[in-house]
Amino acid sequence: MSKTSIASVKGRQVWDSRGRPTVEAEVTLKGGALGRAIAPAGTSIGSGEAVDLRDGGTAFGGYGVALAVANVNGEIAKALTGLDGAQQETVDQTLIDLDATDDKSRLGGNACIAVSMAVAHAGAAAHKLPLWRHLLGESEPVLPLPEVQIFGGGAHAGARIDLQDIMIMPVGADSFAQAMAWSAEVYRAAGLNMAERRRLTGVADEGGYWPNFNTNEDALAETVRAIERAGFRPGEQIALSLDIAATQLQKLGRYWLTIEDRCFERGPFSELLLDWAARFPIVSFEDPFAEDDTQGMTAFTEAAGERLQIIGDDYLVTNAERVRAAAQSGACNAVLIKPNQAGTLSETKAALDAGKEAGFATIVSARSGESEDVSIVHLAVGWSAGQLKVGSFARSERMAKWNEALRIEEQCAGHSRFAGAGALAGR
Ligand code: 2PG
Ligand code: MG
Repeated sequence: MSKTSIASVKGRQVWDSRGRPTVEAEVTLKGGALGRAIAPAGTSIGSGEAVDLRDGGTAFGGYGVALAVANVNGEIAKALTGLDGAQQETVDQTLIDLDATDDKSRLGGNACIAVSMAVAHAGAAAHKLPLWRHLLGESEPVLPLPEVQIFGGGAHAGARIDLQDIMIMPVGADSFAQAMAWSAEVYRAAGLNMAERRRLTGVADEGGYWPNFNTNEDALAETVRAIERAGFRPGEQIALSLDIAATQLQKLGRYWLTIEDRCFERGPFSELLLDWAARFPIVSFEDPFAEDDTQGMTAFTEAAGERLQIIGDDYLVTNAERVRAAAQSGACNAVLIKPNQAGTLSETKAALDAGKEAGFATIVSARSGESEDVSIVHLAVGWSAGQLKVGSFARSERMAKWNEALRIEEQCAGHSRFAGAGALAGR
């Protein structure tokens, strides 16, 4: 047995940022290297995602992960022990074959992704390298352009507004550190504006302010006001980015803005979004149409893909096949990359590679349910994704990730590049 062969795999139940149970995996290699990772969890979940195994019943609202943890400590540990932990693809294929379903529902997507990421960390530790460097090799590190949520909404804020993520992108920043400093100023300004108007009522799931507005457009206007109050030029220095999460808005083939009591056919909904893009400095739309609305996605990308980034999240579910199909049909020009949608890191990387091959922009993303785990930051740099979405500028499960990227930029000591606006599709 070599030093990198897997000596043990251990699972345990820990808690995520919503106070729900989740799976942590620890992988130890023969030479002593240890890797650890925690599975995240979504709320606005695409139907094509890997499925988390939950215990059901009454305890923890049915969100228990005892079965998934037992799978890690039982079947998975047995199958992986003795494999070479430096061979990520072999390990991941073993997980895929062992699960033997299309959606990881037998072993649990949560069990699989925690183990897969822990193996990657162990492999990096065996080489005494940070994961990002282990994945990147000798190439120049590129720090990602961040998407930072200012207001949460949709499924992350009790549908208080319809739009799910109202985010800023510091497109004019020169470095990741500067992008963070600018984001901090805008986040603070947004809070002051809300407080002054007696609208401040706490934060949503990802740390963005709770959206205390009468219309969706108010949230856009309020974000621009925050950018201005912080002293930045909207659009030029700091732009807007929206996750419409339109699958959540679709009922009976129409798109509903429930707080405004308005509903739209596909065409008028597209016109509404384009009108917002004309009146607000928006550079990126995620899931502007529902996961099954290829016609909507394709028509929107045809109309605006030359000037706007159009991201598939629920529409692509980090699936290489779907990314290739979207490239064929022209349904988007960017792909969101969430490891737990795929269930293993190798499948995640395949989706990212398919995106790059298609000329898509790639955005590594957290979930609305997160933890102190910072693996996705290492993936974003290690795979040169160009963009990173982790939520807002509050709550430590978010700040842990931004802070990790700051450390990576510092470790590179001037030998890295900031992706900046060049990372966006549609430019
Ligand atoms: C999304 C994510 C993050 P969730 O839709 O992009 O904002 O949400 O993890 O709930 O799917
Ligand atoms: Mg999304």
